[in-house]
Amino acid sequence: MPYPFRLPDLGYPYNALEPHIDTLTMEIHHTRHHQAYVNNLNAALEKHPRFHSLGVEDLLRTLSDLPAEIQIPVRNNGGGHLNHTLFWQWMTPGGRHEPGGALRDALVAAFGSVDAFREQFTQAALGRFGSGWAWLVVDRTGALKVYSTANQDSPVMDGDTPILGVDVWEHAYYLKYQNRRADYVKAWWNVVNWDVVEQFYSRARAR
Ligand code: MN3
Repeated sequence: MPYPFRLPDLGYPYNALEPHIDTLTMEIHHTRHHQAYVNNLNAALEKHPRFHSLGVEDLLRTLSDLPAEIQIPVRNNGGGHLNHTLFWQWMTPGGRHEPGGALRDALVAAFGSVDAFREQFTQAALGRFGSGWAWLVVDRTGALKVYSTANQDSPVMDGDTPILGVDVWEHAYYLKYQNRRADYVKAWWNVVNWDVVEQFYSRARAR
């Protein structure tokens, strides 16, 4: 969806992910943090109609083609908009606790086991100093990789396709978990929407 960008619906109520992710955090995260990225992205592009037909992924893939003065605002706020739009979809109340299908096989092939994948992803989330994200991506060759990015940088900036990510900015957990990022990430695994992650994996492989 191109300019003007809009805040997407979550697809579930703010209290749906309790007790793992609390209601107030979800509401503030969606209506204030994500809305601010949307507003700031639209403001950055307002005077640049040449780029109004581009979706947010295309903007991020071709950042260096943008006018110099909007590259950083689009990187931060476009990244914020895309990352959060995906993040809401990757969570669900009462999700399955294990991936299945082709994704499960690919995780075992790439990491040795689903538990080993989960451990590596968790370490990426906990090892990110300051604000950022941990990711499971499909790279250009179709391989699965785990890494983290700083701030709102998106894997699409490097040509990778994110299929699962966790927000480790303090705003994602501070109200309930304060400084205990490890407790937040451990709880977050309970709400991962593996059905959707499997769909993202199939789509990424079909490219
Ligand atoms: Mn966030």
